[in-house]
Amino acid sequence: MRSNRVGWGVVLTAALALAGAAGLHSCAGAGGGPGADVSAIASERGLSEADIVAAVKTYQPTGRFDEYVMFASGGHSGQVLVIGVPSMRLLKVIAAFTPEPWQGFAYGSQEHQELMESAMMAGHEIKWGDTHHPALSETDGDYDGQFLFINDKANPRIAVIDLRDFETKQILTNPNMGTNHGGTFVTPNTEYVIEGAQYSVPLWTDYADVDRYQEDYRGLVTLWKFDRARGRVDENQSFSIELPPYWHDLADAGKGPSFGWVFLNSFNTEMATGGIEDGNPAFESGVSANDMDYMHVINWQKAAELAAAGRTREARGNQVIELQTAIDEGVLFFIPEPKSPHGVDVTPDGRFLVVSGKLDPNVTVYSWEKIQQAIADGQFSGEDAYGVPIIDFASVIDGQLNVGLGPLHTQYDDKGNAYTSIFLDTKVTKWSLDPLQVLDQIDVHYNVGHLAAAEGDTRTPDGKYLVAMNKWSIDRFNPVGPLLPQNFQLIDISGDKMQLLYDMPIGIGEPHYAQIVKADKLQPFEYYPEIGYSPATMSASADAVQGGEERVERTGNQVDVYMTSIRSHFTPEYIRVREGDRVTIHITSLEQAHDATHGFGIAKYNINLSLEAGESQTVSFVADEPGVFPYYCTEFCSALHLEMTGYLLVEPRG
Ligand code: K7E
Ligand code: CUA
Repeated sequence: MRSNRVGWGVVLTAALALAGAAGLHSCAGAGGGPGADVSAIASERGLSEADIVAAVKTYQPTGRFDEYVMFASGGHSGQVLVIGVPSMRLLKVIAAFTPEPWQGFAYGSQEHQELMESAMMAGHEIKWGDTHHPALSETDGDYDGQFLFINDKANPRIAVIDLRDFETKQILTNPNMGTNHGGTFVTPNTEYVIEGAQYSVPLWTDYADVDRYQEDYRGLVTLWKFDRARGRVDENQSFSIELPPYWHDLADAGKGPSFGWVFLNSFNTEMATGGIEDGNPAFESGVSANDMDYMHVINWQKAAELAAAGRTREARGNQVIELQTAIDEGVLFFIPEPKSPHGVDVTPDGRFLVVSGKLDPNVTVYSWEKIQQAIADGQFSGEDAYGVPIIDFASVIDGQLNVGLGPLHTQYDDKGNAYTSIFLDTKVTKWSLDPLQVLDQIDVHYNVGHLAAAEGDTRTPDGKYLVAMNKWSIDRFNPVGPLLPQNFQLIDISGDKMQLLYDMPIGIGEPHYAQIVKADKLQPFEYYPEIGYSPATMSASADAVQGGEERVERTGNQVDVYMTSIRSHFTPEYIRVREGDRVTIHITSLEQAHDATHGFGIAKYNINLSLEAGESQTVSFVADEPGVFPYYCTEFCSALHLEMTGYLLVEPRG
């Protein structure tokens, strides 16, 4: 431990040099001044030189914004985390699939109720999601900061989030998948949002027992057509491609020379069906028996032409290009990939694909040029049981490199280097693509999953920062019982040697992937652009209520309340109804001040809205319980916020 505590002269010089470079004044030597304090504080806290450098690289004084914003999946919280980089400050949790009371997401608002109903699956209103892979919208292969997509692995769904207000606008359900995992990824101009299935289920029949696995179960990839002008996916122009009943994993879209293609990993090409309870090999061993599985190489431009020409078959209301059509039309090819492959990551220039096999210590680098040539020449080494042509492995690889045990995912920097997460060795390996060689390794804590690099999935990554998203935290934080947070570790990748800068516990779910965007690409609203704006439609609401127009209208049992909120009162302050009435409250915030948010919670009715400045929302409920129910503003909006209240009076029926 002592060796950690280095000469303070060196440390101080380093810290003050950095402070000086930042344009700050230092007063070294002035007794009791900041200079002397740094040394004393560091000494007292037992901080090493590296610790101080890390602190100086990540600390943001109050009011200073981060250079990057990271959008991380919230795992099985079903949400999205927004984090500033390099400070690793949590800026927001975006309600994506799961009701969230602070944002008033699905706590009574009619708009959210409609969204939740559109997101039902198998007749169930689903109150959670398992988010894995967020994807920022792209223009010409670069993040454009406009939209974010994310998958729900558990209930095969996709959420569309508008980055003008960081709210979920649309949730797409996929009726032909059991679960998904190869999503979301976008094509370079966000033409399509990619969703690949994971565990195969029957496609053309509603039910088939597992003894019909090879005949009736199928894999699937869906291409959701994004309509940027509307900020919504157009389901009518979306389509799927039927795949053999392997289990599909991660995907990536080609770019540059590989534009127009999607690469999708698979495992369980064994088509193992498990059943440990009947003495069969467990899924665990059955699905990892083969040395090679198949990377799926998919021509999405050709597939889109086929779909537009009606060369599809309908399955549960969605258009599906049948497997045989995909084979006949040159939409689908396989390339062997070792072993239990997980991530496939296209290089920034679009010329190479990097695949990591969880049970192979190598990353395999495939050459797009060679793949293209093999397809053009019709040079195949065979076909799989379903007739899909297989491209010869050796003829299309650029090379393999031993990066450590259990490689998972790869990110890139601005200098032609790649960074691969090594799960079993719990490390990150930095390596160069040309020549193929390992450059550096760093320990992470512990069991790293994905990595996210600054602008990492664009055609021009920034380098600078890498975040290791670790599955276990064990001894990194204060103990909080047997369920521990995950651990994001910020790594400086600007120099030759990687340096660990910061640990951020994530106590809300197990995040998988994240993307990091240059903060100045985001142009969110400061407040809604006009009073009476509906986030659900991103336009003026027909139900907006202007100041002075507040009123209550009754038609039979229907009571419509036209309400406004402004510091520090609601108008009206009394809502008088009779037991059994349907009450619809149209509520508009008259605020146009930055950060002036009001909540609207009604006691005991499970209702809470968040009304950002200018926002209009509707809440509708049956007043089925007689009594007196205060309503109040749930955001501390002003000095007289406690006075921002009113009463819902539900008179008992005679
Ligand atoms: Cu590796 Cu879902 Cu991308 Cu988790 S996945 S780590
Ligand atoms: Cu409005 Cu508190």
